[in-house]
Amino acid sequence: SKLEDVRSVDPAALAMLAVADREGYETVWDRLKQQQPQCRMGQTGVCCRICSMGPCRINPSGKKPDRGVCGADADTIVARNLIRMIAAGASSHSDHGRKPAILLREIAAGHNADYGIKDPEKLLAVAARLGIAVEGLSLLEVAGEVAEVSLECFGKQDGEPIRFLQRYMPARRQERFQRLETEIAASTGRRPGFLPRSIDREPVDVLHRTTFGTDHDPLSLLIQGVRCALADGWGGSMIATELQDVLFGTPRAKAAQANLGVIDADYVNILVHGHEPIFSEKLIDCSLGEEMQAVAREHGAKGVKVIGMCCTVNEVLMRKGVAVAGNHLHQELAVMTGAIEAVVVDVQCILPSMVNLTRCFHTRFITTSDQAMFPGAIHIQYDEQNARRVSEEVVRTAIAAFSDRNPAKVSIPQEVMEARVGYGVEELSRHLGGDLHPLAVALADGTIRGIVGIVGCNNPKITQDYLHVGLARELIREGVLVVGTGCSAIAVAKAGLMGLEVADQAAAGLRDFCRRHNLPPVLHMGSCVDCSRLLVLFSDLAERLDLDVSELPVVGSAPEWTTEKALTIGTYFAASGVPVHLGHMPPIAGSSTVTRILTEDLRGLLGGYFFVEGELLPATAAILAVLDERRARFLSKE
Ligand code: NFS
Repeated sequence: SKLEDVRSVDPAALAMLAVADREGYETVWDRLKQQQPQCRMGQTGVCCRICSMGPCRINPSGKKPDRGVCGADADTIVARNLIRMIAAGASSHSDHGRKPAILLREIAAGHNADYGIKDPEKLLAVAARLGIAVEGLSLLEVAGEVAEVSLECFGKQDGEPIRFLQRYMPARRQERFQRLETEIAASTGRRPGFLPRSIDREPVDVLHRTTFGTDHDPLSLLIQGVRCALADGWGGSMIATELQDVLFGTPRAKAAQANLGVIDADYVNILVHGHEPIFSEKLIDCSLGEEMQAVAREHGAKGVKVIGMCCTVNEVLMRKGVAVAGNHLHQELAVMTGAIEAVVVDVQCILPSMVNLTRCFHTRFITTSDQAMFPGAIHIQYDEQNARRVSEEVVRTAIAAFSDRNPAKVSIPQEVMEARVGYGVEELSRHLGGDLHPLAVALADGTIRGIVGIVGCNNPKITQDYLHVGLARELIREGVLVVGTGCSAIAVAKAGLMGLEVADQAAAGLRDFCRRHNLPPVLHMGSCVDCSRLLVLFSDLAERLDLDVSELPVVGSAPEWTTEKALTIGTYFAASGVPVHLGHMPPIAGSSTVTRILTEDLRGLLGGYFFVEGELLPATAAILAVLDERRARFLSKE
């Protein structure tokens, strides 16, 4: 079947899948097959489990039943389900952002000496942006102020938009939301709110209004979904990115390696996986310290090596150049190499199948967060107050596993690619001579046709990396600068499309621009919370060109999206004025109203909107059409 033959475009993945097939290791692709046919009600979003008069489902063909027991129709059910997904995604990113904020407060108060402020320059930049008067304050006092403003964004009750959004989102964008609120109020008599009041409040509002018998108007529900997504992009994720830069350093350009070939059979291999850098930063320092290296040598290894997956590795790749073993669909495959001593996870995107799979090997599966427990795992609770002790315990556990490794089971694919990574907005600006002006000029004069942020996950329903890599390759050929985050950026790095020499494959204008500024044409911008860097990038460029983001030739794409978080990112992009391409449909097709609002009406309301295209060349063409249309419009304005 199609699913079997085209599981991945990555030769390393195909090599490991051959091992899986031969040895009978079950993978995510096998389980997808077992789930066929998947429920059509679920796929189209018309299944409701909100109260116990149900579960209900609407007949998608338009026949009876066309309402749930309570009377809710497809529009209500689809909108409710969708914004609950958005709320879950926003909650994951924002709960992540809370942790560096609390840690910064602890450091400022002198309560944590294990961590510090690695990047005082960024701290001052964030403080300035937030409008904090720093004169006469010590660095720690500034840190305390920044932490307070951040934490206030989570929990305040005054109903005003959160400070991060007020200070980071361009003024004309904020005015557009306010205008829209007034217009809707005038025409309908109700007062919708687009701008988030607090990061913690908006997901609660979503859960409240979607509970039994509350909000049933699809537009009202979707507006709250937008508000919740904005609380993520301009709140939780923005805080995560900015404060992690303060704590661990703003990324600088560096060389790194990607794909399963980074696993070195001579070493104790620790695979970090998940999303949050607070623990992995410490774990890496501890692993690479002389003491642990010596212990590893005593156990017969050449030393300890830390590699990683998914967004945890994106964080430490950007800041420390830690090697990437792969993206989301590589996690099971990495274990099957038989050469991973420990998989050390924090939160999110970790397959529960990993527990059973690691049992087929000597691999220790170690959980570290009480928010992400897996029955059967070794749990070593991480806490910021005991960073060193916990790190050492984890590394020692991994080293102890080395002698249990079965050499007969070791098979590591050769594939490893060199990549240039570490391009946050600050580093990009540095390459451009201090600020983004040259990029704005290149966009305006057509040297660069547009900017596309390719982001998000892998999904076994789509050949792994096919769209990520294909889109990146096609788009640079067409003169489009690509910026990537998350598992998409890893896909592109694995495919060897993140080197400086890749500029040779780009259209002439983009190629010359990249050469002049010593940049690859596909820029790694970090983890998924770092999609906030794309908001900063687009906002800065729009302001330089005296445009709204909705007029800028930019597109976001999550071609292989999987998680709720990806939908939240798509929603805050769209709401921020960025058209969003998805490679497959979110569960909204059961409501023509919801589908119309998200793919058409939203465009008039906010400038951004969704479009869906699963084939590579039509998707490329659709993205280019959006860029060209926007370019034509803003050129005619001049
Ligand atoms: Ni993003 Fe990162 Fe990957 Fe998707 Fe998961 S790791 S937060 S959600 S699967 S890109």
